[in-house]
Amino acid sequence: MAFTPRVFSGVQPTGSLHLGNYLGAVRRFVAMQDEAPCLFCVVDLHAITVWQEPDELARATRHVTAAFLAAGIDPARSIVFNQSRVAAHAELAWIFNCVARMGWLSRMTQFKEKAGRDRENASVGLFAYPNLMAADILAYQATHVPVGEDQKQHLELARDIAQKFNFDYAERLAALGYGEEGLFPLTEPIIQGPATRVMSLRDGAKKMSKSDPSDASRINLTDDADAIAQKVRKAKTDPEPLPSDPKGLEGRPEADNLVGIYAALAGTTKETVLTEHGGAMFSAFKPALADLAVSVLAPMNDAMVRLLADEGHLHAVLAQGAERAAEIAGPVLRDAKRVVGFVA
Ligand code: AQP
Repeated sequence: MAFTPRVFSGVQPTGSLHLGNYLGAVRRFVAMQDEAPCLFCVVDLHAITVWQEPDELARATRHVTAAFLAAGIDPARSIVFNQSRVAAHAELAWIFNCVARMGWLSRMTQFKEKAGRDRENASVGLFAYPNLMAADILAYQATHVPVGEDQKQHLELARDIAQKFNFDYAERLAALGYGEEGLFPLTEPIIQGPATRVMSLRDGAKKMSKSDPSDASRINLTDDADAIAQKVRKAKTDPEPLPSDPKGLEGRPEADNLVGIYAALAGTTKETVLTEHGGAMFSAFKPALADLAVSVLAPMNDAMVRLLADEGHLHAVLAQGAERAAEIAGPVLRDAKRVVGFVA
């Protein structure tokens, strides 16, 4: 029996969302609502793998929830909730801590990047982060996960964990009536479009990130039109005009990034953008990009301001979402515990 299509994805409440989170993830969440039942999670358990001021964590959780809704996620159709309210995530993550191997996690590049040179001082949670992410996805037997390029390796690990669990407990799963596919699906990452890895506006070799100390490196979803125009104007570029096809972007990471952002915002491809703007200098292209960014982000910004003014509504959305999520995860976790041999 094949798994029923189901989409899961999460965003960390670690600060204000930026254009990379929007183009690489949230905007695509909105589109996926027409394709399968979806769960969208504010992953607050993940957030505390690095220190978060408690009040700021709560504020950022509301902020990400508001961004989901402002972008067009419909909480009546999709399940919107915060991770810490559904205990199945942490419970299944513990089981996966005992399935995943140290060697697998040691290869995770995100841990290496985030822990930096001071690895001894990184939290154990930061190291085990991918196991929790596997639990987030597999607690719902999610078949598809829309993410940015940076999450590809974690998705591969989730598949390895699913495969090993299904294999290690195959006999006991069969006794419960599971077929060859086991309890957990081999989830497909959905990494698509011209903006799966939006880069910093200050450095074309670095990912746009919430935790970058330079605010000028990113366009926040809450930036007003002036801030957006200023950040785009100051974005690092090279002195050459834009090429007329994407091959000409090779070796020009900053130019490639701005063209990718333009294409994603316009819902088109880099080819089409370059057909239109090939030969233009950045002095002409940047204002066009800023206008486009403002036209896409301003309505969302207005909606976020309205949503953030009604905390009661945001809390109700998260509470109802958590109830619906727990109903799906409950039977999956129950069977995972049974096959492991836990006595209930
Ligand atoms: N620069 C990016 N380009 C495209 N997609 C991106 N994503 C993040 N940055 C980019 C995607 O956004 C989703 C949510 O990410 P997250 O907040 O859960 O964690 P992250 O990937 O660690 O994002 P940040 O902004 O870099 O946060 P911090 O600085 O807190 O670590 C994911 O689907 C991610 O791929």
